[in-house]
This record gives sequence, C-alpha cells and structure tokens, in this order.
Amino acid sequence: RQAAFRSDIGALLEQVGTGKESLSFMKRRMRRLAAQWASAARRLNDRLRSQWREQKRILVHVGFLTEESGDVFSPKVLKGGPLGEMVQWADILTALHVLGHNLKISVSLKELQGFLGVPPGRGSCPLTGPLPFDLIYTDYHGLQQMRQHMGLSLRKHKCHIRVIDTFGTEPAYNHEDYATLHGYRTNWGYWNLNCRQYMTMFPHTPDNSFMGFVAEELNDTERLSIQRNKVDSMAVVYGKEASMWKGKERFLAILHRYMDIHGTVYYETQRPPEVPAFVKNHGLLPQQELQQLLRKAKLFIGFGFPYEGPAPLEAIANGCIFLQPKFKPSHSSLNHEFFRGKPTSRQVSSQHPYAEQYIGRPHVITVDFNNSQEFESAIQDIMKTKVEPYLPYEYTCEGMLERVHAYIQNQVGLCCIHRPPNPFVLLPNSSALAWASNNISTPPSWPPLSALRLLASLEGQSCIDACQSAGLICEPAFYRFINIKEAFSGLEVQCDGVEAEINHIFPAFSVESSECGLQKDPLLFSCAGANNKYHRLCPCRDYRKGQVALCRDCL
Ligand code: U2F
Repeated sequence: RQAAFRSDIGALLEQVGTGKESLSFMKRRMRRLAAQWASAARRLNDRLRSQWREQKRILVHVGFLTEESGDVFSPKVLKGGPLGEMVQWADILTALHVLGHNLKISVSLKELQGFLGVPPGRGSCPLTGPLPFDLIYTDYHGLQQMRQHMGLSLRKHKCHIRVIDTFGTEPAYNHEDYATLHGYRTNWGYWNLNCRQYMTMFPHTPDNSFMGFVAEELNDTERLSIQRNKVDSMAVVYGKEASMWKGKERFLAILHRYMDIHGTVYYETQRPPEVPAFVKNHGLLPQQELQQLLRKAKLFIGFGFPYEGPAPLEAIANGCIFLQPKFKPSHSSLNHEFFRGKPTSRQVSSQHPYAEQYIGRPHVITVDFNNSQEFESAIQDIMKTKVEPYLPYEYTCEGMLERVHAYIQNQVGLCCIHRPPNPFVLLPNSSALAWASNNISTPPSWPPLSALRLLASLEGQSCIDACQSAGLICEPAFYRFINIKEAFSGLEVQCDGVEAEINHIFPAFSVESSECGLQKDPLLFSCAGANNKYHRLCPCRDYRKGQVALCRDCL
C-alpha cells in the first residue's frame, strides 16, 4: 500500500494515551507544532510526488517510559528533569504519523505483548509466526524487554528494530564478543546489531543513523517582531535544574556586569540557593513560554550541563547567540561520570559539539570559561553582534520528514551480510579515488555507490575525521565495497601481504611495518575507530548542506 501524507494529528493524539506527565508533555508539543508539521508535509509531498512510498506497519515501544523500566522520567517532567528524550519521541511519533505509516504505540509491557501477539500469562514464551510489524522503534530499555518477552524470535526479527539512542553506540561496543574481549563492554552495548540501527539525537558518529528532532520555525511576521523586540542586554541561562547552576557564581557575576540574567529553574516553594538573587527566575516554563523568553533574549548561556540537549537549537532558532564552554580535555566515557558506561568513546569537545561544529559563529560561541578575559570579551561581542534566527534544515519538520522517509524506504536488509559486487572498476578522481562497479547485480547499495570516495586517513586519525577534512562524511554502508585488497593498490599502498582480522581499526595499513589488514567481521566496520599505528581506509561520501544524513543522490 502507498503511504499518504497526513495533515491531521487527531488520531495520533488519541493513540498516545494518558495518565503520565510525560505523555501529556508530548501531546502538548504535538499540538503546538501540528501546523508546522502539516505545512512541511505539503512541501515534501510536492517534491516526492512521483515516488512510491510504501506504507509500513510500525510499532513504537518507548521503553524508558514503561513502569517495568522504573519510568524515572515521567515524575520529573514538571520538576526540571530531562525533557530532551520526550521532545525527540514526540517528534518521531509525529513524523511517522505524518508520513502516513500504520502506527501502534506502546508505553507498557502489557501493550507490547498485546501488539506482538504474546498470549497473556505466557510472558516469556517465544513468539512464533511472522512478525506483525515491518519496523519497531524502541530504546535500550525496550530492547531488553523484548529480549525477555520475545525470547528466541527476537533474533529472527532483529533486522526490523531501530534503537533510539541519544548519545550513540560505536561498533566496538556493539559487538558482544569483541567488546567483552577488548574492554568495550558496557551496561548498554553488546547487541550485535548493525550500528546503523541505532538512531541518535544529533549526528554524533556516522556509524549510527541520525534521527534528530525538530525545533520551532518562524514565519516572516515572527522574524520581524523578533528583530524589533530583541533586548541586547538580556541573557537566559541554560539549566532548568538548580544543580546545573552550582559553582557558577563567578561567571554569573561577570555576566551580571553587562546583562540582565533570566533563568527557568524549577523550584518548589523557595528560591534555590544556587540561583543568585540578581537572577530573574521564571521557574520551569511551558515550552511555548520558554520560546517567548528566548525571542526577547540576546544570549543563551550554558555552564557545561546538560550535554547535547535541544534547548540551544531552540534558542538559536529564536535569534539568540549561544555561548558555551569549551572542554579541555574533552569529556568522554573514559574521564567523565555522566558518559561512563555509555557505549561510545566519542570525545565531547564542548557542552554542545553539534552547535560548535555544525553551526558555529556568529550563532554559537565556544570559549574557555576559565579564561575570564576570553569569557568577558565574548559577552561584550555578543551584545554588539546582530544575528538572524537560524535553524539547520535537518532540524526543521521538512528536514526530519525527508530524512525519516529516506531511511524507511531505503534502509532495508540492514542485517544481511552482502558480498561486494564484482568485478570492480577503479576510477581515478583527483585526490580521491572513486569506485564504481560495472556489474552491480544484487543488492543495490543505499546510499548509491556513485557517492563513494575512498580515502586513507592520517596515522592515528579516524575515518570520521579523515572524511570530514575532505569535506565529506564517513559512510559505513560503503565499507563492504572497500574492504578488498585492491583498495590498497588503488591508493598505492605497499603491502607485505594482506591479512583479514577481527579488529575495529581494519581495513587499515601501517606504513612502518608495511602491514595491511582487512576486516574479517562486517559488524566491526567502524568510522569511529582510530589507532596511532595505523592509517585507516575510509569510505567517504558527499552530503547535502543542512542534511548530513543524506547524500546528493540519496533521495
Ligand atoms: C538533555 O536533556 P534536557 O532535557 O536537559 O535538555 P534541554 O536542552 O534542557 O531541553 C529539553 C527541552 O526542555 C524544554 C526545552 C527543550 O525542548 O524547550 N524546556 C521547557 O519546556 N521549559 C523550560 O523552562 C526549560 C526547557 C538531552 F536532551 C538528553 O538527551 C540528556 O539526557 C540530558 C543530559 O545531558 O540533556
């Protein structure tokens, strides 16, 4: 069946259910953004008119909201607890609904069992028969629940699963045996999925797919009124929980010399002692009122926590400049409590690396807060700088619909291990080398193989960085095409023989020892992997400006 875009979210709101503060928050958000989604759907529909979009049967099981996982988030929705995940799930549900798919939503084990056809009272009995869904979106909690309650059949249906994973999972952590043997074992990883089945909140590592969320978009009238009403001396502090303000008195005092400071810190009856008296604290605001505050403010300032949330994008979209601390050294699971146990070694270079790297000046200023002079002159600059509201396309409703549509229609058979089509033709292409097959039979590649550019990284450099420095992005789907010995000769690398190994650094080579290695286990193809002794072979591709998940010919 062909999927038809939906512009009405009434049916979705009914499906989401009631009884939890988290669900009410998500529904308020859905209602608030409904018109924005509808007009984005119209635009995308016009662009995709000629394309056949198959309607999929989709189950969304939000594991972290189930009682069985402890549901620690719902009781804190109105108390300054994390909302980023709720923002994202609300937007995922809306995107899937608007794209016209057939949705079932579950936020309890009972509903999950009902949808998967597990008979009541036989909770751990493995499901038999065909899976009633083409796709299942869940999270790590949900995955655990499915393992418990689908038993063996989970293995059979693993390819249909997508895991919403805020901070990302790198291949070395995902591979159970490898993680166990080489010290990458964590509480979360080791599911042996194809890493593109993990979908992140920001485009962290290209080993994972980028799901994202949306921020509010402005019409011309709103832009004009923002321009008129901006107050150059008004700052809003990022941090809805009092603990996020702890120990920041010095920065607040400097800031206060220049600007009026506003906060949206949750409190019960008394003003939290962490928030100085000169701050105008509004208490935790409904999202809509926070947007209004951001429209007036010139500066949105982060003090280091929370990491990588939605709020800075909302601030920038409403014409604020986001000032944030640079982390030196970077924070990661190796040196910071918050990231410890998360299945990634990603180096987090500032409070919001996406804002730093993908948006940057003039909208985002990242400085060393310990250098008071640098901090102070950043504030002075910000008060003088005029900026327009800005929202990267990938965080607009149209951008999210486009991306989710492309994934749903093209990311199929993620678990099948394909052999590269043969034979290959090597096309020299200036500094890079383009590969093309003259006989691609099955299966077709997505992204299309024409986007592939093969590069060698510098010694110790990951493919994420190697591709990025060539203005490209690492594409894990292409590893299978470059994991061949001809790739070394194509790059004129001298090899004393080529071995295949189980090592997440491979395919790679060492100049010093003339050692060249291919990857033996496709599950370990890794854009993130790096090792001081090796140059990596990197499959890069182009990407659309403002939509890094998609290559030029991906749609
Ligand atoms: C992130 O979660 P947070 O919830 O801490 O992320 P924020 O950037 O603070 O914003 C989440 C939403 O909260 C809303 C705001 C954002 O969309 O509009 N909000 C509000 O409604 N009222 C207010 O007064 C202030 C904000 C991240 F997203 C999570 O993945 C992480 O787990 C967490 C910890 O790093 O940080």
